[in-house]
Amino acid sequence: MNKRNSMLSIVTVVAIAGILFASTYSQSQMTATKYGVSTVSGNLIQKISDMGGIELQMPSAFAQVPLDQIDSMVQQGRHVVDVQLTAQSVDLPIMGGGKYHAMTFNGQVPSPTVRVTQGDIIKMTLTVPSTEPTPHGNDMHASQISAGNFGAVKPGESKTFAYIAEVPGTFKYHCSGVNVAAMDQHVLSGMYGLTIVDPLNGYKPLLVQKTKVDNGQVVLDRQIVSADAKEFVLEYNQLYLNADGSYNQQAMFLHNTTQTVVNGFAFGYVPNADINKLVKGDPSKNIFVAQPWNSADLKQYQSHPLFVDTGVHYRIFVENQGNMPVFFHIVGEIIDRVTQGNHIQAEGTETWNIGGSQGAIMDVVFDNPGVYVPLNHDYAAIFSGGASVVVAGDPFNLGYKPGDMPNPSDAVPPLGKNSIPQKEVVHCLCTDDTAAQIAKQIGG
Ligand SMILES: [Cu+2]
Repeated sequence: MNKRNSMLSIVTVVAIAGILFASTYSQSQMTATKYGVSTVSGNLIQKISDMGGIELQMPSAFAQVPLDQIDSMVQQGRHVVDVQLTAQSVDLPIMGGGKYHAMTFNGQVPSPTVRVTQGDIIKMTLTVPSTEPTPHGNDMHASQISAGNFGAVKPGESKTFAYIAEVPGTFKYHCSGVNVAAMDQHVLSGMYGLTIVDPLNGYKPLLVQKTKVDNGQVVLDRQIVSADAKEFVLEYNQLYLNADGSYNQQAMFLHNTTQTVVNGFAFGYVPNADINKLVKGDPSKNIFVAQPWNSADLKQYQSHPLFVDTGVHYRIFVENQGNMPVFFHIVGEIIDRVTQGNHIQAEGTETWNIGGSQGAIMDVVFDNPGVYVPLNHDYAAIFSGGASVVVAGDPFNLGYKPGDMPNPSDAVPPLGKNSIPQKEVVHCLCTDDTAAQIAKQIGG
């Protein structure tokens, strides 16, 4: 089967799945995790929930920076990055129609990407407004402080902690629930984000090894590509939902995914009606059959493919925020390099397995114009939302130049070491208020 036909069959299944997943929803926010627990794991989870969570009764042995020492550390030369997170439970749309009960930091899923340089102090403040139906917590994997140490922040309160980001790489951060109780619900409903810790001395140049013919002989052609790159962030997760949009813990225990999401959306990075019009001259003539978010009146939720230039270094920060492995693969491409924690793990690999709450940096140069599909090569994940579309160069001969086409704002991380800026368009699984703030930030 050629690539085009295989994609069409994928998206046909997806379109049907989209109809199946469609739900209407009108209930108010749910606050507790009491779902079918006894049938899955006995009474233990319920007991933990009733106890108010798990608190470690032992002395702190964690690398926290005392808040009253930050100023003097700055005077000595440290940089401080202030991260303000506000818990916000809100209903957000899902593929196929309807909404689900999302829990967010700052009104968006995923939460804002934090980007720092190795050695910076991250000072994080979590505020839980009095209107929130439940306490929340925070666990930043870039730190060496446990969620138990941070504890739960009650509605109407806020709490700050600080640490030095000592290790470069990609690191999840997430809500820790109410002293760990209901943590699964809070994270899988949207309270997760990414911290990128850039290596102090910047990223390494990329070696791309090919072959060429020289004097009638096939020889190796080693090309060194600058560390400077255009960048994306792709965070994979699952939704486990009841038909009314509430969290289904039993489905989570059984790994029975309702939808697979990338940066919060099932199929969020696929062509939309505007692109259909550009390519086909008709917004209703699909170039990608599954277009659950395709209409312009969906505003920030309208789907948008990722546009890349050929021959340019792309650095893709991938984080598995979910509960199942991500077999990261790009249909049509070989990943030039995989890095974790500033160590090169692979060069020239077809697929890289990323476990739950693990990340990796994928370096890729797209050589040829065409359409590529980054995905989780688990078939259940592909068909339930875990496929995105990358358009390299100008394969449809539309006449745009490299860098002309904007990329979805939620797929472009803040600029850091060795970043090349990109044009952005507002795209986020976020509230209208958050979308307006993002529009201001990107000048859109
Ligand atoms: Cu929470």
